[in-house]
Amino acid sequence: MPAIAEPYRIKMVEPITMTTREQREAAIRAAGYNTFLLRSDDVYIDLLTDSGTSAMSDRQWSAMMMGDEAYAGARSFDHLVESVRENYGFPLVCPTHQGRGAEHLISKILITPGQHVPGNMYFTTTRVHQELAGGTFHDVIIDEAHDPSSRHPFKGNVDLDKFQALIDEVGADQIAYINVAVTVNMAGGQPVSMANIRAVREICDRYGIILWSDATRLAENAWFIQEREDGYAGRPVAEIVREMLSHFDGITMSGKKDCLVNIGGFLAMRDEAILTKARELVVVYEGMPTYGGLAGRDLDAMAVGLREALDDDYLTHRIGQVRYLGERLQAAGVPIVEPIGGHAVFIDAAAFLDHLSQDELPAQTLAAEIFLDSGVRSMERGIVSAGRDADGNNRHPKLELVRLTIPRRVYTNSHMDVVADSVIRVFQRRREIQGLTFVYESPTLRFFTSRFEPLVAEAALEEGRPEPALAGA
Ligand code: P61
Repeated sequence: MPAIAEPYRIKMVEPITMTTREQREAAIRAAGYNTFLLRSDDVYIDLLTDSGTSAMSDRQWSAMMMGDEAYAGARSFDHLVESVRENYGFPLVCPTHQGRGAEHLISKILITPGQHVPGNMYFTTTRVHQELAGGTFHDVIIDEAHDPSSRHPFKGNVDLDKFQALIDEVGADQIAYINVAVTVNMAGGQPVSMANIRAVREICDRYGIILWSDATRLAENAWFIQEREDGYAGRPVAEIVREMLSHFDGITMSGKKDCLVNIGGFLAMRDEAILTKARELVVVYEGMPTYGGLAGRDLDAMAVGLREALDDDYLTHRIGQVRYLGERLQAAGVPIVEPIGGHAVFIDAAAFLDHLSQDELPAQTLAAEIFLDSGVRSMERGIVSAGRDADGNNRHPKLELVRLTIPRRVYTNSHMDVVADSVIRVFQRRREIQGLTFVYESPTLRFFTSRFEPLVAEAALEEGRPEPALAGA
């Protein structure tokens, strides 16, 4: 395989901080062992998220200078609408401040309290907005998605039998819509095939069910279709994206991922009636329908970024970089979710720390340990992220993962080497690592702001012994 270099060169640099082990110990303690609560200045390589962390291009920055900051009717809005029409094929657009703003609006518009919303695995903010609107989420993803070692090429696919069974159980009129995410974040950035999208469309047509997409990482999904699905080799990603989206009634978009911007999102659709409702709500929650909580310059940056993200060379490098990191970890025997996904490498924390029970929070623990080792920041995606069910019981998801998320156009493969070396070091001393427990649990989306402490320290304090050094310190 020939080496794939960055299809861009670096015009501006941002210095990052290198820290000592002592500084990192102080930082993670102050953050309550929650990587979301670390200060960015204490982080060396930040793989918390690919959301809003992209480097923008010179073209995007130029477009920002041309932003129209009029309160109403700004031409920046027209630029976004033109770009969405041209690249995604949807005629109608309602901007929002970010993806969850769009999720909030669409959940309120399409869900009547008591209705059901199937989807291909939950996403935290998506499900919360569906529940706040009175809906009940149902996971209809294929079983392979819940198995970190399954090498199914389209692990994001909807299980058509599960979808049909839900229709039979509750009745099509009680299904508000089906939400198909491309790619599936919580499953490991796994794609959905074109054949699966078509098959879901057929069921929706048969029963008159609205087919929506969380299109947040649609370019990466299309790249996987190009790589893996019969009939798509050699077809440009931009074309595949248009075909994918032609099957959906509308999308929610977090522009912070595949529109290559630091902030922004939108709803796009074909139905005027949905747009009218979105405009009624957007003025209450976000801003005028032509800016949706964003500055004019943000709309312009998004209009340019969504086109750039469909470039085949950019995507080949981007997903190649994620793969580079994943393959280095695999070579060292570190258990990761396979196949390696589009935006991140997901470590199987349950297998990595198989001496810990899920209630000892293996993924939260591992994320803290990786930070302690090298200053690399990652994210828990397991029991803490899954939260509690309606009865207040902890959900126990099958996947207990740590996400090493690669920002777009930001780091080089040398950074990936530093990350891989660090994870491998932690893997080699994994048996010394003890779990964590909650000291403060926030009620909603608890992973963002909860605080933790090491179980060892807690046990020692209970026994009246002095607190021992942190595992591995
Ligand atoms: C992320 F820890 N993702 O992956 P907004 N749909 C999908 C997303 O990935 C997504 C949103 C909708 C983030 C940020 C984040 O539990 C968390 O623009 C598939 O972030 O509002 C966001 O888009 C929402 C991190 C969100 C989290 C929720 O890092």
